Amino acid sequence: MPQDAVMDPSPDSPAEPLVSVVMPCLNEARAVGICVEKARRALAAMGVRGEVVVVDNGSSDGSPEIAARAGARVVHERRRGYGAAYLRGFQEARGRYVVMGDSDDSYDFSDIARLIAPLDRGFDMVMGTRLKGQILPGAMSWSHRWIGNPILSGLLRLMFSTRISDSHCGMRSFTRAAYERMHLRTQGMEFASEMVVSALREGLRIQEIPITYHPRLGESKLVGLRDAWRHLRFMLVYSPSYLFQLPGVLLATFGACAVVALAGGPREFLGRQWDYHGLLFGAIAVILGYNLVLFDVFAKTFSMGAGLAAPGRWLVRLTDWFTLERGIVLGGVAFLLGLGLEIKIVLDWARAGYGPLMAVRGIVIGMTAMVLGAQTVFASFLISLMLIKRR
Ligand SMILES: Nc1nc2c(ncn2[C@@H]2O[C@H](COP(=O)(O)OP(=O)(O)OP(=O)(O)O)[C@@H](O)[C@H]2O)c(=O)[nH]1
Ligand SMILES: [Mg+2]
Repeated sequence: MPQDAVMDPSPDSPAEPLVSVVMPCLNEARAVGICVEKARRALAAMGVRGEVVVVDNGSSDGSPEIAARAGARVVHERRRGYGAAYLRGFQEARGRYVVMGDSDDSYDFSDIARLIAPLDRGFDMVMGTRLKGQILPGAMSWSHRWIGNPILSGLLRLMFSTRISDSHCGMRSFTRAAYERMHLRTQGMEFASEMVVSALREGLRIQEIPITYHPRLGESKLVGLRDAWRHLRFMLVYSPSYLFQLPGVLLATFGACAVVALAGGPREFLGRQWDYHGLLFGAIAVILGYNLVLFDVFAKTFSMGAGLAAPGRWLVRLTDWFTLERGIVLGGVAFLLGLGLEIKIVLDWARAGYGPLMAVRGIVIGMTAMVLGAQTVFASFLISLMLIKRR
């Protein structure tokens, strides 16, 4: 423990603790008392003014009484969920530094000095990492250790360009100032991911420290697949580039290649003859891909307005260039070109005396242009609606 934290003589008011240890608790009668005692002993050993806040989430096994007897300040949160419990706990915490961890004795609260020291050195947040530390036998199921955790943590690293190794580790600390910048709001287990994503978005200085993960006491509250899906869902919603843009660009490019290749007539490729069917498939891929790209623009324009994410440079340039009128003209031109092609086909057909009609290629291309054009016009209205506040 660095000296300045131990000696810290100048919190805003004498009653104000320097460190708040916050624990969510749903039926953890076997462990919560032990956790509170360990945390209190650690605070005393560090010589800092501290408090332990236990957020009871509707326990029916006497957990809140046990926690209070062990010396915790117990608060109650009626909305169920890991995130809901923490949101309440952080709201109640008065310390300048906050330490968080499960009340199931899987994290060692005797160790909290290590989570405070980096904050004292200027970091905004400290993340425990079990994967670079130690996982004791029986602490984590095989599937969580080798499938669930690596996949979800890996996806988060990829989607949010970070090197955080264990984004589900529940033992963390942060400064109150950092917490206020994160604007957290999710209520379930995805809260663990939200905190990491929000910290990255805010550019917080994060330090990882290896920790030891112990087998929990009492029953796990984790619901494997449901909670994994909540994390995944959160990451996708917050990462339109991976949800919309990447598949959209791939699909549209693939479709455009098929359309360009087959627009002039049948072709030999991979030893096969390709014609109308490939063309139709390509056209539909272009339309779906373009839709996804538009969704990406909608999502990012919205996020920019709602302050959920900083806009990329291309989006800033696009929204600077964009006006509703430009969108309407662009979409309108594409629509009219498509319509012109369709009209030409009908006129040719009439001129030929309404005989058998086999202009599939032209019809598909014309209709695709009409759909893309109309979508551009309507999308422009939606985008300009989203930009009203910004302008
Ligand atoms: N899942 C869940 N946990 C809650 C809730 N309310 C409070 N908690 C507490 O949040 C902490 C995390 O839940 P755990 O069951 O330990 O989840 P986990 O750590 O991912 O899984 P284990 O490794 O099995 O402990 C525990 O201290 C729970 O008591 C809730 O509604 N749902
Ligand atoms: Mg736990």
